[in-house]
Amino acid sequence: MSQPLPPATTLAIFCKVVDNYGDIGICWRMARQFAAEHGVDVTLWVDDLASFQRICPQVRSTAPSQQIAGVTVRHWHDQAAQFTPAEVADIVIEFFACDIPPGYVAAMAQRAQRPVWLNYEGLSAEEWVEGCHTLPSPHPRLPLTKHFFFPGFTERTGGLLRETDLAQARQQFQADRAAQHAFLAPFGVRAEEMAALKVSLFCYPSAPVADLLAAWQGGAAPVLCLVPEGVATQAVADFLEQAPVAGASRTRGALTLRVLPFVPQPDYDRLLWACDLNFVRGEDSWVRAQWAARPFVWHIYEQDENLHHKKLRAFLQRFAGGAALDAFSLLWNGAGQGAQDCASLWPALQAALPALAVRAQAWETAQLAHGDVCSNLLAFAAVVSSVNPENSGIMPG
Ligand code: TRH
Repeated sequence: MSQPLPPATTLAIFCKVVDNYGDIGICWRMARQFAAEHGVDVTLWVDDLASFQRICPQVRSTAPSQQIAGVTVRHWHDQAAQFTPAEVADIVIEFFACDIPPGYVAAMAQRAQRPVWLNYEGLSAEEWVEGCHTLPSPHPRLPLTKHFFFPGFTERTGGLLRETDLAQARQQFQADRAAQHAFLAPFGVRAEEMAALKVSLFCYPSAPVADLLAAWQGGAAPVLCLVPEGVATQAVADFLEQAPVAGASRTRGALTLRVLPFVPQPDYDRLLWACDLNFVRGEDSWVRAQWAARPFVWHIYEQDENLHHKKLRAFLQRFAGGAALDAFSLLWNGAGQGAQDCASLWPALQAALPALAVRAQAWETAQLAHGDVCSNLLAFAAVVSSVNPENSGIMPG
């Protein structure tokens, strides 16, 4: 862990929830870590407290301002709000190019020491990211410069979000079978089910889930599939022949399927750590699966004109998990070839799991070497600050 910043350092994150839970999931993880590990005074501005509550049950969905885990959470609902320069933080992060209130930007320009202003971008394995990470973007009218900050998979990017004690906590948990069963038992998982291939399933509605469930059901090896409530609801309901609510379960053939409640973020990590294979999606669960150091299949967030297929291929190439993972991942994301389906591709993926487990460990080790987003971001903020005398005078982290 880097040295804590001076206690006076303040940081604001502006988060607009575009869809689902990834936007707030990433911002909340980042906010907590800046506060807990770096001693930064963090304010998280978020426009959708109801989505936030789903991953963090302490959130009160009607509170204009609240303190959680050392972070000030403010409901961002008024784009026309006015601010004074004293209300502006030393470091201002706008998440995924959300438009922060013009009144806040005007106050940033009036502040005697300008804040370090960063646009935090989405994670991609594409090569162009290295060229754009940390690029400046001067404001067209005001004496302010915004910089792009890209998370990423190489040392020339901002790295991945990761808490300092994460790897150790994961290793301890994965070495302790009793702890894993104690974690899964409240979801109805019985001791004998622990010997099955344990799979967590989090994906978008377009994934061919019904096909995959059929392949598992008809397979020779027992599979335990744990699916959060609200995910793949139609395919899960069809398999269960009952409403796919938390607690519902059914065994058919080799497959036992259990519906889990949507759990708080730290428990979602434990779920990933406890499983042998994780299906993840979007950005944050995808990164958490990488830190779980277990095989995973990624369902990427869809973009217009199949742009996401390019991003998916870039990651598969960088990850280098082999032909079985590549073929299955492309199929899972609607980019499969010809007559391929889950029944034809699952056996090869299943056979590749031991090799993929080794690959996942090596990948985690390689990613650890690039530092973590929060430390890298604070170090960059200190550089910006020292180069531009009108900036806040933030000390290196
Ligand atoms: O929910 P996502 O699909 O989120 C996003 C958004 O769609 C967003 O607009 C887009 O920019 C981004 O994807 C790429 O998937 P993601 O990113 O994995 O976020 C899910 C969050 O929910 C993550 O923080 C983990 C958390 N989670 C829990 O806390 N408990 C759970 O039970 C589950 C299943 C997830």
